[in-house]
Amino acid sequence: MNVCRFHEGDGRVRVGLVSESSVLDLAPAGIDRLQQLLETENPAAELRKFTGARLPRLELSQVKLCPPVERQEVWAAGVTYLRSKTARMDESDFDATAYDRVYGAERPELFFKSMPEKVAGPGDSVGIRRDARWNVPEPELALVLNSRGQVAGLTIGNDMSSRDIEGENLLYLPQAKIYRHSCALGPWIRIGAEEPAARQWTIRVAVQRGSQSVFEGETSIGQMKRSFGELADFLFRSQVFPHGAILLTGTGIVPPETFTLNEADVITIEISGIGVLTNEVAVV
Ligand code: DO4
Ligand code: MG
Repeated sequence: MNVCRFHEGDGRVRVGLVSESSVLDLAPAGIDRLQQLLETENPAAELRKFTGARLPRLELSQVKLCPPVERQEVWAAGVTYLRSKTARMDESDFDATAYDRVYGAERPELFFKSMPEKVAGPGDSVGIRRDARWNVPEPELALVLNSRGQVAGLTIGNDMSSRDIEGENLLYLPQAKIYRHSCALGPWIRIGAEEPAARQWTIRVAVQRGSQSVFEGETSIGQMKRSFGELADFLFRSQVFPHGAILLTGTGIVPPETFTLNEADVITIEISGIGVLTNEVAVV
């Protein structure tokens, strides 16, 4: 089951249950925030109550999907796939062992990524920094965690990154990762999928430049070295998230060193068990 945030052009954001090409508006059933569902013991069972209900149904093509985040801080894990470790060791002159060490360490790399209100949703633009030369998308599975640190759902994340800034000095990581429109989430939250099933999913990215496809890559979520629970547990150590949190789980797809994003490129990320997130690139 997929749950989304949407509006009909009036800016009045509502919560909807997505089924094929339509959205069931949950507002008349008293659900006006995602968090109401995410905080329940069994969000899938809560949502099943609405499947046969008499609620307004709208065509997906008629609504604007909003990023599936309300007041959750957005965090990200890094170097959770072997591909990410080797690519980062290659790009860094003097910090290379940091990636090697964190890949094998008990404690994962976790970093703050975005305030919720700064997240780009489906169809919004994602940014590349005007002071960076080498910019890439990072297609990642994102855990939607409730305030108890439990995985309440899964969505697609794009951890946009400036590789030249990160490669120059690891202390520049926040500038490589956190800037205007550097994080996208969507198109909705998949509820009720367990980790063993999600590990079978494929994650794909395609970058289109005009009529040309300039990069395509794919991997399996099963290639991720760490478990969902392990990442969530470290995030919640000595920390509280009263509104829950979103945790991107790291990238396993890294374009070749010759590739950088351009303005107006269109990035499409697909996770087989969730859906498709599409964003156009803007220079910020
Ligand atoms: O260590 C830097 C960031 C790593 C990252 O974002 C990733 O592996 O996805
Ligand atoms: Mg990343």
